[in-house]
Amino acid sequence: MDRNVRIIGVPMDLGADRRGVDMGPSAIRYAGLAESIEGLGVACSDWGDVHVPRPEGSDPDAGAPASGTAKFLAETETVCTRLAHEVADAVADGDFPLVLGGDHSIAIGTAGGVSRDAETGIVWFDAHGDFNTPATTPSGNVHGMGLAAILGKGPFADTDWAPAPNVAEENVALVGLRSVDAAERPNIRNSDVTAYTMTDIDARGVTEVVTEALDVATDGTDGVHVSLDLDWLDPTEAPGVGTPERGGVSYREAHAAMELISERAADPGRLASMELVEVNPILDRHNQTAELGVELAASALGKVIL
Ligand code: 6HN
Ligand code: MN
Ligand code: MN
Ligand code: MN
Repeated sequence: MDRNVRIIGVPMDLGADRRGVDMGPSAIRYAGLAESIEGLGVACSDWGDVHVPRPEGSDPDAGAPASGTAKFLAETETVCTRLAHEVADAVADGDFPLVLGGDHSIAIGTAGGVSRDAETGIVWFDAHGDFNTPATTPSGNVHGMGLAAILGKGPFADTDWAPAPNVAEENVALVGLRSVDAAERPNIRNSDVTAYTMTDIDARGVTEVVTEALDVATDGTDGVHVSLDLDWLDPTEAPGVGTPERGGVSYREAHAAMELISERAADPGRLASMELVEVNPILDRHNQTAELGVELAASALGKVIL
């Protein structure tokens, strides 16, 4: 990593059903994130947390769109607007934003900030598509709509905060899908994103799939945002997530993917930002999932074995 890493925490849980994911930033810090980055010889500063309102006392449906459901949408807008500002400031200062969630709805803020003045590709590592709209969501949870919001799908098109300013669908790759809702499937199929399922990883191997995903995200862009939902990994490796899905990538496959990202960070489609999301310490075993997140971030930022 050629830039100073700026850690930005977002203790957000309004986009997910499970309380506890708001403690993710603390757990990841406690697992030694800053020390681990500094151990790579990379300068690192922790800018603390973006303020997140508490759900008690607010009506989850207050900001709901005209049709469909999206719980705590008004609060999500507030948090993502703040986060986008913080991320854009980090980029303007020449720093590398490393964002800690919090539930995956915060990606709307990260993507908005990092792409403010730069064409940005996204590699979205996730068991889920996060491509629901308020019309197709089975849960009403915005963390299942983050990528659709970034790409301005459904009612998100008409907002000034959700669609990321410079992210083209053609430069977005989803990696590791194994849980897509029936009504969400056509949203992905009818879009121009490239989606790789676990079956693709089974057949072609993680190296080939992630290499291709990085080709998609770097094609004509200024940089790549890596959005890492820890439920991308198998729950045996990452039990501390709110929506675990069996059949995810292994510890070694995840590291191989992050090492590929680190290699590619040196070329023109360099790494622009990264986020670690969905760590839920209440559901974790001895902070194992947070520690894994730290290890994966270190690999993406240039850790080498020899
Ligand atoms: N995540 N597809 C489900 C929903 O409620 O929309 C699950 C979404 C999970 C989202 O893990 O970031
Ligand atoms: Mn500012
Ligand atoms: Mn997700
Ligand atoms: Mn997920």
